[in-house]
Amino acid sequence: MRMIETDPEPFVRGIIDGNRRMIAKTITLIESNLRAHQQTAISVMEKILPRTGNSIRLGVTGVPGVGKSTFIENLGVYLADKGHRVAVLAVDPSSQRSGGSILGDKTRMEKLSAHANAFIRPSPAGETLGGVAAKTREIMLICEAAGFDVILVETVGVGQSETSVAAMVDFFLVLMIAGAGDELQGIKKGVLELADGIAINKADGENLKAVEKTKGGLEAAMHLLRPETPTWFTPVLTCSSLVEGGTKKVWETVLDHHQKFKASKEFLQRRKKQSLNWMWTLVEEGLKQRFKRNEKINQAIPLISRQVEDERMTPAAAAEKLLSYL
Ligand SMILES: Nc1nc2c(ncn2[C@@H]2O[C@H](COP(=O)(O)OP(=O)(O)O)[C@@H](O)[C@H]2O)c(=O)[nH]1
Ligand SMILES: [Mg+2]
Repeated sequence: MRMIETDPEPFVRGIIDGNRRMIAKTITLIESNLRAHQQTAISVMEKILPRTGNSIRLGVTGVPGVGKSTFIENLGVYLADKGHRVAVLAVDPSSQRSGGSILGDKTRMEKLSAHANAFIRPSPAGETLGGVAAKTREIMLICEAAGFDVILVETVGVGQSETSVAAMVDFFLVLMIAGAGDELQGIKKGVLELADGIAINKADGENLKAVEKTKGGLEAAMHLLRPETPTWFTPVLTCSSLVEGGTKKVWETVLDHHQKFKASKEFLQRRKKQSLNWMWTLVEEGLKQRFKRNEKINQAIPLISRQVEDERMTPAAAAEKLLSYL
Protein backbone atom coordinates (compact mmCIF):
# COMPACT_ATOMS: atom_id res chain seq x y z
CA MET A 1 0.00 0.00 0.00
CA ARG A 2 1.15 3.47 -0.83
CA MET A 3 1.45 6.00 1.95
CA ILE A 4 -0.85 8.96 1.79
CA GLU A 5 0.96 12.06 2.92
CA THR A 6 -0.40 14.00 5.85
CA ASP A 7 0.23 17.48 4.44
CA PRO A 8 -3.15 18.88 3.31
CA GLU A 9 -1.64 21.50 0.96
CA PRO A 10 -1.04 19.32 -2.13
CA PHE A 11 -4.60 18.02 -1.86
CA VAL A 12 -6.04 21.52 -1.53
CA ARG A 13 -4.06 22.83 -4.49
CA GLY A 14 -4.92 19.76 -6.58
CA ILE A 15 -8.63 20.20 -5.90
CA ILE A 16 -8.62 23.90 -6.72
CA ASP A 17 -6.74 23.16 -9.96
CA GLY A 18 -9.41 20.62 -10.84
CA ASN A 19 -6.79 17.88 -10.98
CA ARG A 20 -8.83 14.68 -11.22
CA ARG A 21 -6.11 12.47 -9.75
CA MET A 22 -5.89 14.68 -6.66
CA ILE A 23 -9.68 14.86 -6.38
CA ALA A 24 -9.78 11.07 -6.41
CA LYS A 25 -6.96 10.90 -3.86
CA THR A 26 -8.79 13.29 -1.56
CA ILE A 27 -11.94 11.19 -1.83
CA THR A 28 -9.84 8.19 -0.83
CA LEU A 29 -8.86 10.12 2.31
CA ILE A 30 -12.51 10.94 3.02
CA GLU A 31 -13.48 7.30 2.62
CA SER A 32 -10.62 5.94 4.68
CA ASN A 33 -11.20 4.68 8.19
CA LEU A 34 -7.63 5.39 9.26
CA ARG A 35 -7.34 8.12 11.86
CA ALA A 36 -4.39 9.83 10.10
CA HIS A 37 -6.29 9.98 6.81
CA GLN A 38 -9.35 11.37 8.51
CA GLN A 39 -7.29 14.05 10.21
CA THR A 40 -5.76 15.13 6.89
CA ALA A 41 -9.22 15.04 5.31
CA ILE A 42 -10.55 17.39 7.99
CA SER A 43 -7.76 19.93 7.33
CA VAL A 44 -8.34 19.69 3.58
CA MET A 45 -12.08 20.25 4.05
CA GLU A 46 -11.47 23.27 6.27
CA LYS A 47 -9.17 24.84 3.70
CA ILE A 48 -11.45 24.33 0.72
CA LEU A 49 -14.64 25.36 2.52
CA PRO A 50 -14.54 29.03 1.36
CA ARG A 51 -14.56 27.78 -2.24
CA THR A 52 -17.59 25.53 -1.87
CA GLY A 53 -21.28 26.21 -2.35
CA ASN A 54 -21.26 27.56 -5.90
CA SER A 55 -23.34 24.88 -7.50
CA ILE A 56 -26.88 23.76 -7.98
CA ARG A 57 -27.40 20.56 -6.00
CA LEU A 58 -30.06 18.26 -7.39
CA GLY A 59 -31.07 15.04 -5.64
CA VAL A 60 -32.85 12.30 -7.58
CA THR A 61 -34.77 9.47 -5.95
CA GLY A 62 -37.30 6.84 -6.97
CA VAL A 63 -37.81 3.10 -6.74
CA PRO A 64 -35.28 0.85 -8.49
CA GLY A 65 -35.98 0.67 -12.21
CA VAL A 66 -37.78 4.02 -12.40
CA GLY A 67 -34.92 5.34 -14.52
CA LYS A 68 -32.80 7.46 -12.18
CA SER A 69 -29.43 6.58 -13.72
CA THR A 70 -30.76 7.02 -17.26
CA PHE A 71 -32.30 10.36 -16.27
CA ILE A 72 -29.02 11.54 -14.78
CA GLU A 73 -27.15 10.44 -17.90
CA ASN A 74 -29.59 12.32 -20.13
CA LEU A 75 -29.66 15.49 -18.05
CA GLY A 76 -25.94 15.32 -17.32
CA VAL A 77 -25.01 15.12 -21.01
CA TYR A 78 -27.42 17.97 -21.81
CA LEU A 79 -25.82 20.17 -19.15
CA ALA A 80 -22.23 19.16 -19.87
CA ASP A 81 -22.78 19.91 -23.57
CA LYS A 82 -23.95 23.37 -22.55
CA GLY A 83 -20.64 23.89 -20.76
CA HIS A 84 -21.67 23.06 -17.22
CA ARG A 85 -19.32 20.97 -15.16
CA VAL A 86 -21.35 18.10 -13.80
CA ALA A 87 -20.53 15.84 -10.86
CA VAL A 88 -22.62 12.73 -10.25
CA LEU A 89 -22.62 11.18 -6.78
CA ALA A 90 -24.64 8.45 -5.13
CA VAL A 91 -25.97 7.55 -1.72
CA ASP A 92 -26.65 3.87 -1.60
CA PRO A 93 -26.32 2.31 1.83
CA SER A 94 -27.09 -1.12 0.36
CA SER A 95 -24.22 -0.98 -2.11
CA GLN A 96 -21.67 -2.90 -0.09
CA ARG A 97 -24.15 -5.53 1.01
CA SER A 98 -25.38 -6.25 -2.49
CA GLY A 99 -21.84 -6.01 -3.80
CA GLY A 100 -22.64 -3.46 -6.47
CA SER A 101 -23.37 0.22 -6.30
CA ILE A 102 -26.22 1.89 -8.15
CA LEU A 103 -23.56 3.76 -10.02
CA GLY A 104 -21.09 0.92 -10.12
CA ASP A 105 -22.60 -0.04 -13.41
CA LYS A 106 -21.13 2.80 -15.41
CA THR A 107 -22.37 1.36 -18.68
CA ARG A 108 -25.65 3.06 -17.80
CA MET A 109 -23.88 6.38 -18.01
CA GLU A 110 -21.66 5.62 -20.97
CA LYS A 111 -21.89 9.00 -22.66
CA LEU A 112 -21.67 11.02 -19.48
CA SER A 113 -18.73 9.15 -18.02
CA ALA A 114 -16.79 9.79 -21.22
CA HIS A 115 -17.63 13.51 -21.19
CA ALA A 116 -14.77 15.88 -20.39
CA ASN A 117 -17.08 18.04 -18.26
CA ALA A 118 -18.37 15.21 -16.10
CA PHE A 119 -17.17 13.41 -13.00
CA ILE A 120 -18.94 10.28 -11.77
CA ARG A 121 -18.42 8.73 -8.37
CA PRO A 122 -20.18 5.64 -6.99
CA SER A 123 -21.59 5.53 -3.49
CA PRO A 124 -19.04 5.35 -0.68
CA ALA A 125 -19.34 2.27 1.50
CA GLY A 126 -20.05 2.83 5.14
CA GLU A 127 -21.27 1.20 8.32
CA THR A 128 -24.24 3.50 8.67
CA LEU A 129 -26.44 5.54 6.37
CA GLY A 130 -25.30 8.59 8.32
CA GLY A 131 -21.70 7.70 7.51
CA VAL A 132 -22.39 7.15 3.81
CA ALA A 133 -24.35 10.41 3.58
CA ALA A 134 -21.69 12.37 5.45
CA LYS A 135 -18.99 11.14 3.09
CA THR A 136 -21.12 11.95 0.05
CA ARG A 137 -21.67 15.43 1.43
CA GLU A 138 -17.97 16.01 1.77
CA ILE A 139 -17.31 14.65 -1.72
CA MET A 140 -19.93 17.11 -2.96
CA LEU A 141 -18.01 19.98 -1.36
CA ILE A 142 -14.76 18.76 -2.91
CA CYS A 143 -16.42 18.74 -6.33
CA GLU A 144 -17.68 22.29 -5.80
CA ALA A 145 -14.23 23.51 -4.80
CA ALA A 146 -12.93 21.86 -7.98
CA GLY A 147 -15.31 23.97 -10.03
CA PHE A 148 -18.22 21.62 -10.68
CA ASP A 149 -21.33 23.80 -10.85
CA VAL A 150 -23.98 21.10 -11.04
CA ILE A 151 -24.09 18.25 -8.53
CA LEU A 152 -26.46 15.37 -9.23
CA VAL A 153 -27.01 12.92 -6.37
CA GLU A 154 -28.74 9.62 -7.05
CA THR A 155 -30.29 7.65 -4.23
CA VAL A 156 -32.39 4.52 -4.03
CA GLY A 157 -35.97 4.95 -2.98
CA VAL A 158 -35.68 2.64 -0.04
CA GLY A 159 -34.98 3.11 3.65
CA GLN A 160 -34.06 6.48 4.98
CA SER A 161 -31.61 7.40 2.26
CA GLU A 162 -34.06 9.85 0.68
CA THR A 163 -34.21 11.89 3.84
CA SER A 164 -30.46 12.24 4.00
CA VAL A 165 -30.17 13.21 0.34
CA ALA A 166 -33.04 15.70 0.62
CA ALA A 167 -31.06 17.20 3.49
CA MET A 168 -28.05 17.95 1.27
CA VAL A 169 -29.57 19.28 -1.94
CA ASP A 170 -31.26 22.46 -3.18
CA PHE A 171 -33.87 20.59 -5.19
CA PHE A 172 -35.14 17.12 -4.39
CA LEU A 173 -36.66 15.36 -7.39
CA VAL A 174 -38.82 12.25 -7.06
CA LEU A 175 -39.03 10.16 -10.22
CA MET A 176 -42.06 7.99 -10.74
CA ILE A 177 -43.50 5.87 -13.51
CA ALA A 178 -47.05 5.45 -14.64
CA GLY A 179 -48.15 2.13 -13.29
CA ALA A 180 -51.12 -0.13 -13.12
CA GLY A 181 -53.35 0.49 -10.14
CA ASP A 182 -52.43 2.67 -7.22
CA GLU A 183 -49.95 5.23 -8.46
CA LEU A 184 -48.72 5.93 -4.99
CA GLN A 185 -47.85 2.32 -4.42
CA GLY A 186 -44.27 1.70 -3.49
CA ILE A 187 -43.75 5.31 -2.63
CA LYS A 188 -44.01 6.58 0.88
CA LYS A 189 -46.11 9.65 1.45
CA GLY A 190 -43.25 11.17 3.41
CA VAL A 191 -41.14 11.20 0.27
CA LEU A 192 -43.71 13.32 -1.56
CA GLU A 193 -43.54 15.78 1.31
CA LEU A 194 -39.79 16.05 0.79
CA ALA A 195 -40.15 16.56 -2.97
CA ASP A 196 -39.50 19.92 -4.60
CA GLY A 197 -40.60 18.36 -7.86
CA ILE A 198 -42.07 15.11 -9.12
CA ALA A 199 -41.40 13.85 -12.61
CA ILE A 200 -43.13 10.93 -14.23
CA ASN A 201 -40.41 9.31 -16.26
CA LYS A 202 -40.70 7.11 -19.36
CA ALA A 203 -43.23 9.50 -20.87
CA ASP A 204 -42.69 8.03 -24.31
CA GLY A 205 -44.23 5.64 -26.80
CA GLU A 206 -47.05 3.53 -25.49
CA ASN A 207 -46.69 4.92 -21.97
CA LEU A 208 -47.95 8.39 -22.85
CA LYS A 209 -51.62 7.81 -22.09
CA ALA A 210 -50.96 6.16 -18.75
CA VAL A 211 -48.53 8.97 -17.89
CA GLU A 212 -51.22 11.62 -18.34
CA LYS A 213 -53.56 9.69 -16.08
CA THR A 214 -50.92 9.26 -13.39
CA LYS A 215 -50.10 12.95 -13.65
CA GLY A 216 -53.69 13.89 -12.90
CA GLY A 217 -53.82 11.55 -9.91
CA LEU A 218 -50.55 12.85 -8.50
CA GLU A 219 -51.54 16.46 -8.93
CA ALA A 220 -54.69 15.78 -6.96
CA ALA A 221 -52.65 14.07 -4.26
CA MET A 222 -50.20 16.97 -4.09
CA HIS A 223 -53.02 19.45 -3.59
CA LEU A 224 -53.81 17.67 -0.34
CA LEU A 225 -50.35 18.45 1.00
CA ARG A 226 -49.73 21.86 2.45
CA PRO A 227 -46.81 23.55 0.72
CA GLU A 228 -43.90 24.29 3.03
CA THR A 229 -43.48 27.78 1.63
CA PRO A 230 -45.66 30.18 -0.37
CA THR A 231 -42.71 30.53 -2.78
CA TRP A 232 -43.11 27.09 -4.28
CA PHE A 233 -45.77 24.55 -5.07
CA THR A 234 -44.33 21.11 -5.93
CA PRO A 235 -45.08 20.57 -9.62
CA VAL A 236 -45.78 17.25 -11.34
CA LEU A 237 -43.81 17.04 -14.58
CA THR A 238 -43.26 14.39 -17.20
CA CYS A 239 -40.03 13.43 -18.91
CA SER A 240 -38.36 10.85 -21.06
CA SER A 241 -34.72 9.96 -20.82
CA LEU A 242 -34.72 8.11 -24.11
CA VAL A 243 -34.87 11.22 -26.28
CA GLU A 244 -32.24 13.92 -26.44
CA GLY A 245 -33.34 16.89 -24.37
CA GLY A 246 -36.16 14.84 -22.83
CA THR A 247 -35.20 16.04 -19.36
CA LYS A 248 -34.79 19.71 -20.30
CA LYS A 249 -38.15 20.76 -18.88
CA VAL A 250 -37.23 19.30 -15.51
CA TRP A 251 -34.00 21.30 -15.51
CA GLU A 252 -35.90 24.49 -16.36
CA THR A 253 -38.08 23.84 -13.33
CA VAL A 254 -35.00 23.39 -11.16
CA LEU A 255 -33.70 26.74 -12.42
CA ASP A 256 -37.06 28.41 -11.81
CA HIS A 257 -37.02 27.10 -8.22
CA HIS A 258 -33.43 28.29 -7.84
CA GLN A 259 -34.28 31.82 -8.99
CA LYS A 260 -37.37 32.08 -6.79
CA PHE A 261 -35.55 30.73 -3.73
CA LYS A 262 -32.66 33.12 -4.28
CA ALA A 263 -35.04 36.06 -4.62
CA SER A 264 -36.91 35.14 -1.43
CA LYS A 265 -33.64 34.47 0.46
CA GLU A 266 -34.84 30.94 1.18
CA PHE A 267 -31.95 29.53 -0.82
CA LEU A 268 -29.30 30.48 1.73
CA GLN A 269 -31.65 29.85 4.64
CA ARG A 270 -32.15 26.29 3.48
CA ARG A 271 -28.44 25.69 3.08
CA LYS A 272 -27.70 27.13 6.51
CA LYS A 273 -30.35 24.94 8.08
CA GLN A 274 -28.94 21.92 6.25
CA SER A 275 -25.44 22.64 7.54
CA LEU A 276 -26.63 22.91 11.13
CA ASN A 277 -28.70 19.74 10.82
CA TRP A 278 -25.67 18.00 9.40
CA MET A 279 -23.57 19.12 12.35
CA TRP A 280 -26.10 17.65 14.79
CA THR A 281 -26.30 14.41 12.81
CA LEU A 282 -22.53 14.12 13.06
CA VAL A 283 -22.64 14.88 16.79
CA GLU A 284 -25.18 12.10 17.30
CA GLU A 285 -23.18 9.67 15.19
CA GLY A 286 -20.00 10.60 17.03
CA LEU A 287 -21.61 10.14 20.43
CA LYS A 288 -22.93 6.72 19.46
CA GLN A 289 -19.53 5.66 18.17
CA ARG A 290 -17.79 6.90 21.29
CA PHE A 291 -20.28 5.11 23.47
CA LYS A 292 -19.80 1.84 21.59
CA ARG A 293 -16.01 2.07 21.71
CA ASN A 294 -15.73 3.16 25.35
CA GLU A 295 -13.93 0.45 27.29
CA LYS A 296 -15.36 1.27 30.69
CA ILE A 297 -18.85 1.19 29.27
CA ASN A 298 -18.25 -2.14 27.55
CA GLN A 299 -17.00 -3.60 30.81
CA ALA A 300 -19.96 -2.29 32.76
CA ILE A 301 -22.69 -3.36 30.32
CA PRO A 302 -23.01 -7.06 31.35
CA LEU A 303 -23.39 -6.30 35.06
CA ILE A 304 -25.71 -3.34 34.59
CA SER A 305 -27.79 -5.30 32.09
CA ARG A 306 -28.24 -8.09 34.60
CA GLN A 307 -29.28 -5.64 37.28
CA VAL A 308 -31.93 -4.23 34.96
CA GLU A 309 -33.15 -7.72 34.05
CA ASP A 310 -33.39 -8.66 37.73
CA GLU A 311 -35.17 -5.41 38.47
CA ARG A 312 -32.47 -4.32 40.84
CA MET A 313 -31.96 -1.17 38.79
CA THR A 314 -34.41 0.85 36.71
CA PRO A 315 -33.66 1.22 32.99
CA ALA A 316 -33.45 4.97 33.51
CA ALA A 317 -30.89 4.70 36.30
CA ALA A 318 -28.91 2.16 34.27
CA ALA A 319 -28.82 4.43 31.21
CA GLU A 320 -27.74 7.34 33.39
CA LYS A 321 -24.96 5.24 34.90
CA LEU A 322 -23.66 4.07 31.50
CA LEU A 323 -23.77 7.60 30.09
CA SER A 324 -21.87 8.90 33.08
CA TYR A 325 -18.81 6.95 31.89
CA LEU A 326 -18.61 9.02 28.69
N1 LIG B 1 -39.11 3.86 -22.14
C1 LIG B 1 -38.22 4.37 -21.29
N2 LIG B 1 -37.37 3.54 -20.60
C2 LIG B 1 -36.50 4.10 -19.74
C3 LIG B 1 -36.42 5.50 -19.53
N3 LIG B 1 -35.48 5.75 -18.59
C4 LIG B 1 -34.97 4.55 -18.24
N4 LIG B 1 -35.58 3.54 -18.92
C5 LIG B 1 -35.28 2.11 -18.79
O1 LIG B 1 -35.64 1.68 -17.48
C6 LIG B 1 -34.69 0.71 -16.98
C7 LIG B 1 -34.14 1.14 -15.61
O2 LIG B 1 -33.38 2.33 -15.77
P1 LIG B 1 -32.30 2.80 -14.70
O3 LIG B 1 -31.85 4.15 -15.11
O4 LIG B 1 -31.25 1.78 -14.50
O5 LIG B 1 -33.19 2.90 -13.38
P2 LIG B 1 -32.74 3.17 -11.86
O6 LIG B 1 -32.71 1.84 -11.17
O7 LIG B 1 -33.83 4.03 -11.29
O8 LIG B 1 -31.42 3.86 -11.86
C8 LIG B 1 -33.62 0.59 -18.05
O9 LIG B 1 -33.88 -0.56 -18.81
C9 LIG B 1 -33.79 1.83 -18.88
O10 LIG B 1 -33.40 1.64 -20.22
C10 LIG B 1 -37.33 6.35 -20.29
O11 LIG B 1 -37.35 7.56 -20.19
N5 LIG B 1 -38.20 5.72 -21.14
MG1 LIG C 1 -29.55 3.52 -10.94
